[in-house]
Order: sequence, then C-alpha cells, then structure tokens
Amino acid sequence: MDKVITIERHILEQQKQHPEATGALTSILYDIALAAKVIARETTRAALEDILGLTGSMNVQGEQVARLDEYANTTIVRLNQFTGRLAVMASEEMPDIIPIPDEYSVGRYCLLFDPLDGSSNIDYSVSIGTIFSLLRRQSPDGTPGTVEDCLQCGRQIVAAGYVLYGPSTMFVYSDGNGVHGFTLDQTVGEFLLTHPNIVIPSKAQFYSVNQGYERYWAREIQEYTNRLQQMDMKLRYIGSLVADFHRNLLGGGIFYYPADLRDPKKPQGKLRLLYEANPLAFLSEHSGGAASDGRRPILDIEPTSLHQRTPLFIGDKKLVAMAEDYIRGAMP
Ligand code: FDP
Repeated sequence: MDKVITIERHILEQQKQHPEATGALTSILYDIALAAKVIARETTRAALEDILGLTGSMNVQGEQVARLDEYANTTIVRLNQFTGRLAVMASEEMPDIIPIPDEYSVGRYCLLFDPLDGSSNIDYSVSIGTIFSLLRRQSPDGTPGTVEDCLQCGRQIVAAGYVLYGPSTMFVYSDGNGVHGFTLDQTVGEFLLTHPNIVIPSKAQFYSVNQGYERYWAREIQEYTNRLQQMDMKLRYIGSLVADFHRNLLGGGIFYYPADLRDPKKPQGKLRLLYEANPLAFLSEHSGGAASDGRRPILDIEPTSLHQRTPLFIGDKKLVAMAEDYIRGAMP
C-alpha cells in the first residue's frame, strides 16, 4: 500500500521541493483533477444520453442538457472560480477571457484550457481530452485578471497537463519537474501514479498527421512526410490531439498539423496556440521531446490573440528538427 501514490500525495510531495510555495498551485492542480473526474463520469454516460435522445434536448426536469463540451467547460469554470486562487481563466470554448465573479476573491494564477479536445470524436466513443496550462498573473495582485495575463509566452507556463478520457482516464502533468501520469481508479475515485517521470522513447515509431489533407500542404511538408514513410514509421492518427500526443509520448513519435491551403481562413492550420499547442509543448520539452511551429519553438511564440492558431510539430526531438530543416529548405 506504501507504493500507492495518489495524485494529491504526489502534488504535495512536489510542492515540498519548492519551500517558497504557498500551496495555491498544488490546490489548483487538485481542483483540475477533480473537474477531470466529473467530466470523465459524464463522458462515459454520454453515449447513453445519446440513445435516450437527451443531449441537446430537455431533460426530465425540463432543463436543457448541455453538450459534452459545454458541460466540460462549465464544470472547469464552476470548480475553479470561487477558490480565490485564480486571477482569470480563458477557454477554447469562450470568445473572451472568463473573469472571476465579483463575489469571489482573485488569486495569482491564470488558467487556460481546452475543456474537451477532439470533440468531433465524441459521437464515436473515441478518446477525447482536456488540456490546460497555468501562468502567473502579470497584472497587480488583487485586481481582476486581464487578457494580457493570458497572452503570455509559453516559456512563462508554470504547470501544464492533460486528461485523456479513453479506455482509462489518465491525468498527465508537469510543474517543470518531470512529466507524471496518473490513472483513475474508478472503484476508489482517485488518480493513482502509474507513469512517473515519463521520458519520450529515443526511437520514434509513429507519425501522426491527417494525411487526407496532403494535397493542401506545401511541397516541403509532402517531402517530409515521404521521408518519414521511407523510415518505415507507422502512421497512427486518431484525430484527437490529446490521444495522439499521449500515444507518441509513451511509444515514441511525432504529431504534426501543418499550415495548409484547405481553408483560407485558417492559413496557420487548425490548432490553437494557447489552449492546445503551448501546454503540450511544455510537456513535450519536459519529457525530452520538442515542439515547433516549423520555424521556432512553440514556447517562444509571443501570443497576440486568445484564439490564434499555429502549425504544430510535436514529439520526437530529431523528427521535429528534421521538419524544421525541410521547412527551411535545408534538406535535399
Ligand atoms: P476536434 O476538431 O475534433 O476538436 O483541435 C481540435 C482537434 O479535434 C484536435 O484534437 C485534432 O487533433 C484535430 O482537431 C483534428 O483535426 P482534423 O479533423 O482536421 O484532422
């Protein structure tokens, strides 16, 4: 039983390594883990609600049943807005920042999140996820958090993680001191440490990209992909960023979503810098991998708007560098 480490115990142990810590970050991570459990419960029920025709319609109390992504968004906001630990939140689901309501006190951290990533997979019972990152506010303590607090460069992230709602629910996070994975034990309702100190394997076996869009890519990306095929890598693409990233993190590989010409409104590809690319880039770097937009590290990008998109190459360090070489025109 001594070997059983709950997420709470683990986060507390990590905190001991920072004597100056107030405990706020520890508590926020635990609050997110709690939200994850609530969302996990709802994702497993979602299919049943579908056959009962509930989602998006009225439930027995005559209330509108929220779609799962709205539900996840509301759950995270409600479980975090009253704690006095956050200055502001921002969500992929909301156009603007989410202020802390006047009746609650404001704290020092900013929580940025994608409540349910891969949501187009929900209807097919395919793995989906939640992604988050935490930043320290830049605006004065005690005042409402601002957009600028959220628009900080990824290098300022103090902790980030994701929750994978798959065959098992997993919580993976880093506070800059290793990347650690926990699996939800449904019977006791606790996340237990199953993957301490995750390091991306040095041999990459997977490449993950939506190859259906190949004709919309620049020639360099097509050539890069050909090269990966010549290296006999396995193509795996779930279409849920968290699930694809998680598999490559544990098994070795690269995920990429390049810029393409498919949608003129999205010349930078599809993925959001603040809610998807930055947190996963933080995890990738802390597990021995890398993350780039093809020209520079994702974490070095200075954000200019809440919902800005970025091309993303993430995972195996050598393969990320190779993608940059192709884009720079440095490959034959
Ligand atoms: P989704 O639209 O289902 O929410 O950014 C969202 C995302 O999924 C990622 O999770 C996923 O990797 C990507 O989009 C899939 O996009 P494509 O369908 O264009 O491949």
